[in-house]
Amino acid sequence: MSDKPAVLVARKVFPEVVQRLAQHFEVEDNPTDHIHSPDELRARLQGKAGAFVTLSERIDAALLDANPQLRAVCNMAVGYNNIDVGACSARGVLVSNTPDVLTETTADFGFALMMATARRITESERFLREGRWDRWAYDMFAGSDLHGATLGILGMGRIGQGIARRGALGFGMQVIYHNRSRLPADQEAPIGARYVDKETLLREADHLVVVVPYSPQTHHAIGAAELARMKPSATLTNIARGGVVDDAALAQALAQGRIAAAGLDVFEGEPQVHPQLLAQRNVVLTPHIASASVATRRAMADLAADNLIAALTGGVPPTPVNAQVLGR
Ligand code: 8YV
Repeated sequence: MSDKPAVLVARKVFPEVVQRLAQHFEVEDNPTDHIHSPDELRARLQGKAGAFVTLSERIDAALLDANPQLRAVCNMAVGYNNIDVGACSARGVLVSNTPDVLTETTADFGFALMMATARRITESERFLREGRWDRWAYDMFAGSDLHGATLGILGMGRIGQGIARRGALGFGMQVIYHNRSRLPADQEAPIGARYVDKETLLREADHLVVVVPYSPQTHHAIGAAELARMKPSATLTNIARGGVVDDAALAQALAQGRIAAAGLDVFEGEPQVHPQLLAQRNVVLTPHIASASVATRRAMADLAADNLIAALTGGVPPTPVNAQVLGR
């Protein structure tokens, strides 16, 4: 029997990363990329000291109680709403995430999704592919401009700031934002960002981008009441998490023309998508790919592996979520 600790790599990831983990651990990986049910995950984790997980694995108190030997849960994502961090901390289980390495890639995508939404790119492509394009028309797929418009950002963390920079410096947009805390003046100044209350953000934004982490406090932060306060010409882009936006309320607002269009990379109950969203023409839908450049996905996997290796071999994990459990 090997004296290496055992770990589970819950989803299929880069083989090179699995090989690196195998230098330190007995690795059970998942080359078929089967999505484990909660019961299967609990069983797979038996005897494992560590878990390399993604948003598709829920780590909760019941799973931890069934696996008291578990010492580290390393998420290949910056968001960690799939993990009950409080329950992990109470049991001395280290949790880590993958911040920073995905910031610029995710901001690029958020901006691309906002542009595709404002300029009706996927809607017009569908029209063309369906063979319906038979003439030029003055108002064909006329959308709204980004340049010079007001960019509203809900959640001014690293990714929110990346989108704000792109908007202000690349497209001459006026940036307004709302966040739990205001940025220091020296971070606001280079992009001319103006801190506003949520009401003002909703009322003034031409293009609103949602980038807050999901939590009980941000559940349905954009619902029917908030959508009703937005301009009828406005667009909404969600690259945060399903559940931050009330998808049913959004589908209704789009159907009634209460806002112009939406771009969504994340959904309540994904990979299921609300049928009324699927039925709307004025919504751009992508399957949770904001961080999906090859280089960034590799950097995320490497960082999750670095955390797992450090956590179980006496090192210092580079990006812990609950650093307080270290050294306990
Ligand atoms: C991940 C994400 O790819 O980092 C996040 O929070 O949403 C994505 O970048 C996804 O969550 C897989 O774990």
